[in-house]
Amino acid sequence: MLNQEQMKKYMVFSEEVRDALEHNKPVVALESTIISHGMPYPENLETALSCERIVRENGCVPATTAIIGGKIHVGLTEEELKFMATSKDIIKCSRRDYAYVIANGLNGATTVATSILTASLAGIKLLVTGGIGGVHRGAETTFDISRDLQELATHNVTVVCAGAKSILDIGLTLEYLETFGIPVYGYQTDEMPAFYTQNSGFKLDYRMDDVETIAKSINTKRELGLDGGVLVANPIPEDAAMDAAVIGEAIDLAIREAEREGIHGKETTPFLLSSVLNATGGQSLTSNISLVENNAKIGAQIAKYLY
Ligand code: PSU
Ligand code: MN
Repeated sequence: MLNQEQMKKYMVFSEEVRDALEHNKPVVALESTIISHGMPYPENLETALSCERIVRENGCVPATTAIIGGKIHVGLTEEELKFMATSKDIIKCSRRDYAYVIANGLNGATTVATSILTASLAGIKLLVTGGIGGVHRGAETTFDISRDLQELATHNVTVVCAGAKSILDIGLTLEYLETFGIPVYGYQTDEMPAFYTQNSGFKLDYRMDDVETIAKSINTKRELGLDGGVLVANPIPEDAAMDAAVIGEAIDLAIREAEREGIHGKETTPFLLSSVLNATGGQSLTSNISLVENNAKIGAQIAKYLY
């Protein structure tokens, strides 16, 4: 964590978040790349607001993270959320971008990687997202492995997600998580969920059916000094899940399109997301909103038990 002087220089806390952290009340961090680069307007803003509301309804304080005008913001006002949802002047900010964006007074949406980093700097123990980045299909030739995984490996932050999209290689992503010692706990599931669908075919080691049990393992890990994060895999609600064949085809199509157009680097994930959205006629967006909201709910319920 930063000292008081560094905090003052670089970070801006919303009043609500500052108060919660000072009084040891549970806080849930929320990422902002999903707002700026993961969903279209106005659904992005509506979802950001509904997730914050759900976090509050479940007894925690929401802290959406972003870089605005070179300051690391922890907890955004409604106006700032609207800015993140509408401005074209926002850099998708992973770890390598973080210092540059801050030093030059720019705006950055935090990916899962930099949201974990920000949560860790602020002393927040849990982050909610939709899906994490991971090992991309074809990574053996492209080397495209999201920084999300390394950041998860190094900070004591739990991330609640709906598994990984099959734009990624889910099997390789699980292998990578294992190598770096990141536990993956399935919430009411035996399998790693595949974001738009409840199952991926990849078994998880641990299924836990209630939030208290999940929190117990997270707290034990921390007390034992086993540094690094935990991934909680929370499947999309059944009524919002997509047909596996429909979404599978849309993803295959998106990957071929990305290859044809020579998309690479940080553009890959946003390109694939919007291509899938087009191919499914917006159905994927409805599913996406529902699973993020569900993660906000379960994330807040877990956060209350963390110490
Ligand atoms: N997956 C989604 N929606 C998203 C992202 C991933 O379903 O919005 C975003 C997250 O912010 C994640 C980032 O951290 O994409 C990963 O980008 P990359 O693959 O370039 O590391
Ligand atoms: Mn990448």
